[in-house]
Amino acid sequence: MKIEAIELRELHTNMLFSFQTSFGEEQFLRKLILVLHTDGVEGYGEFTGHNFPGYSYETVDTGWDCLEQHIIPQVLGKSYETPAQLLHELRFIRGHNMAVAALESAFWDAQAKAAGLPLWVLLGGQNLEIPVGASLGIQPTVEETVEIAQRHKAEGYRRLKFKIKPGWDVAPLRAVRDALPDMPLTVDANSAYTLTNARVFQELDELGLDYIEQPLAYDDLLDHAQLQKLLATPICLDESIHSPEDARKGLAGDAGRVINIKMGRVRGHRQARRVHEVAQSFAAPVWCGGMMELGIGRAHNLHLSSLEGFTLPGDTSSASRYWEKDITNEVLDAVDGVQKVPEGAGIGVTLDNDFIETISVRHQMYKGS
Ligand code: OSB
Ligand code: MG
Repeated sequence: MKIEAIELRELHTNMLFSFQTSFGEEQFLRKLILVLHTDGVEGYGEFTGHNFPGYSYETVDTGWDCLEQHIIPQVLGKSYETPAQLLHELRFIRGHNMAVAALESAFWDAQAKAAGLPLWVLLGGQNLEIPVGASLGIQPTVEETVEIAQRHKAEGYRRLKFKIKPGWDVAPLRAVRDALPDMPLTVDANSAYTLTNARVFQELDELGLDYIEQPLAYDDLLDHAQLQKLLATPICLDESIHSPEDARKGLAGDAGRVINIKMGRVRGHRQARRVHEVAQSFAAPVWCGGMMELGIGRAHNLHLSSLEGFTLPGDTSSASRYWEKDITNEVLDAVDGVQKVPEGAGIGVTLDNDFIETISVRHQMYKGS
């Protein structure tokens, strides 16, 4: 497939609510989407980094810069037969996985469209009905936490994940557990704690959580392994896993027993699939994480979630939870806590270009010779 042209666009969006985590608060989100023009088909990708380097060092600005200065000039006008070949071409770029993934995922979409097949077929998936959970931000009070938990349970979500931070952890979770004794519950600390806080996790350990997501530093598998020894609840690694090698080290060292796979964080679908394979070799369940993606990223996530090891509900909740209006014509909403993998060739969604134009603040077309 020849890379004839690549289009980048920055979009400005506002979520329907303010989302608070241990690393900050987000409502206004800058987004980057990528359109790959090749062999008469268009592939769509979405950059999953955010406005500021809280979750990852990558931001919308580093994403645009890395694509414009390094990735696009390297591939423009060239032909690649497989995603592996494209990744090989880009091996000189250290890190910046989300920037690479924006292009790599668009390449998969274009390849699937060229073959007339849905992306999940190319990825080797099988489950087309994806159980979904909701990721709930830090609330102002315990009462509001219980209320939002009850509301999302009533909407059908199969698992509720609560963001925690030091000083906001055991009390809200205990209240939710009392209110919802049988509901699958999890917490996500986004790296806000150290081993000195082990007591907090031992108290959370009593609440029957499905897992505790990324309690400690992103680069600290050793301390995660120490903490896992103290707990019956599995640790789930998110920020720590940037490659299949990280997954092997994390699981072999028992730093965690579950992996949250985010395609952008691990450099695209091919690497995401390899992380999934490593997890399968350890019999560790995985699930698909989210970065509050728009319809392009969300569709990619749903296709990835079709792989057999994705046995836990993903953070692929309804688009209408986050957005008054999405950029795709198809509305990716869950029904009874289940999202269907979009049908049709490629990622199976089409763009609402008129709407995209209205929220677009930057647009650049890069053409090969
Ligand atoms: O840690 O999983 C995370 C959002 C932004 C950055 C990091 C995370 C999240 C979420 C939201 O939890 C998941 C979603 O619904 O897209
Ligand atoms: Mg997380």
